[in-house]
Amino acid sequence: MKKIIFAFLIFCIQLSLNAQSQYVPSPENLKAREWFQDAKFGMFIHWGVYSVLGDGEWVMNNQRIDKQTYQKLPAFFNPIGYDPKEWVSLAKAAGMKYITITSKHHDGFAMWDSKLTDWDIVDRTPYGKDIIKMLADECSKQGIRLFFYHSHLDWFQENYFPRGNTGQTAGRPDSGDWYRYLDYMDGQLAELLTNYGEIGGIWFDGHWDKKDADWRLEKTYSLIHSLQPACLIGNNHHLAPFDGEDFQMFEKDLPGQKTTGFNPEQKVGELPFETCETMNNSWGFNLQDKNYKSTKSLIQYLVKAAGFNSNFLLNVGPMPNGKIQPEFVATLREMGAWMDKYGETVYGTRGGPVTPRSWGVTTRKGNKVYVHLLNPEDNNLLLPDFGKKVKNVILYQTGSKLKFKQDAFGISISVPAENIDDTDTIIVLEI
Ligand code: FHN
Repeated sequence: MKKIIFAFLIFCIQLSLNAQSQYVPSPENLKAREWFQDAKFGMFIHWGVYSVLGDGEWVMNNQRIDKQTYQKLPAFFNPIGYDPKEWVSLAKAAGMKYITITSKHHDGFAMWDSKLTDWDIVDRTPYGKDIIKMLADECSKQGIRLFFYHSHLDWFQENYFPRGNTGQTAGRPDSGDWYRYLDYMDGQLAELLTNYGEIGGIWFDGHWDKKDADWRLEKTYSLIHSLQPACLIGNNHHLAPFDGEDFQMFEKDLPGQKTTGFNPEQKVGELPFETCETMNNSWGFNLQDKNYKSTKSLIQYLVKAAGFNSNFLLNVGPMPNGKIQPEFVATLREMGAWMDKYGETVYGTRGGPVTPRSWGVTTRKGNKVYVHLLNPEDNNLLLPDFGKKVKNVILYQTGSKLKFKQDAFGISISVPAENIDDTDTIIVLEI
């Protein structure tokens, strides 16, 4: 009998321990997730001392620059043209609702005034100002939410040891205290979540450098949620979401498409989605990269993302003088002009009842389904039945009614050739 009671006790303790490790998002957090999904479009900013070399944010690793030499860079980082008002206004003009900026990338350099290191913008650069604080103040003035991209991976800290797959040529000693590194990382996150107002989310990256390490994520995630319960946590580990995360991201890919090869096994979870993409082929400023994506292709990607029930985070890598390059500015303004006209069919929507197809995607909001014809195949569109009676079919661009037929096979709509829009022909189904 005693044995049975003991086994039962152990079972109860285990149950309660499991329950404790199960993250239960707070009501503020759930509200923030809704806001996030409604917002749909954000600006990603990769900016750091690496921009001085105009060769992307991986330059330290790719050019095998050791730590000693890399430390010369901050002296050249003097972005006198940096005007946070200009950046935030540009994001707004593009129709973006939030900004995700690199607080720290893999080179470990803090873009804010960290008290835990002097490897930061205030202590090491002639500029000497906390650009994150300046941006946070401006975002709150203009009503844009601010998120931080924060790298787990660190090529600078000696306690980032044992080292992972990258950063081998940074010239660090073969010793270090891993848990001190994690304490340092948590300490820096606490600074960011205490001194910069309300933070929309933390966007982790670099976990993949040491996939099997003890990252103590539960502790880090609990710290973030205890400081700011509404702060959304996402982690670009290219795996299925972990307990404690609030959204799932897909790098240069739409949820479930697996076109990039980062992780063919990546599972699509139940959390809100975000997909991120570059405007040329680089994240950090790259002087020679002229592979600019067209406005049309970026609008179509944004619309597709919405059809996949995902947000779109579009990257700019500002120049070392603090300016965003004119090619990006022009495209962003054009995207904004499009969103001014057609944003209703994207903002506040969720993925529509017809799954993405070769011709395009659908989004939905209230009693409306928006069909986005991105690559029309002919003038007659056949949608599979999705269990709702369609009352009217309207061409969004003109407001005119379109002929349609609904039967057991689905809904067939004729779209006159003259109404086809080169970027996106939007058809509204009133249900
Ligand atoms: O290594 C980074 C890279 O520099 C960039 O920040 C992107 C953005 O999604 N993520 C990493 C690669 O997965």
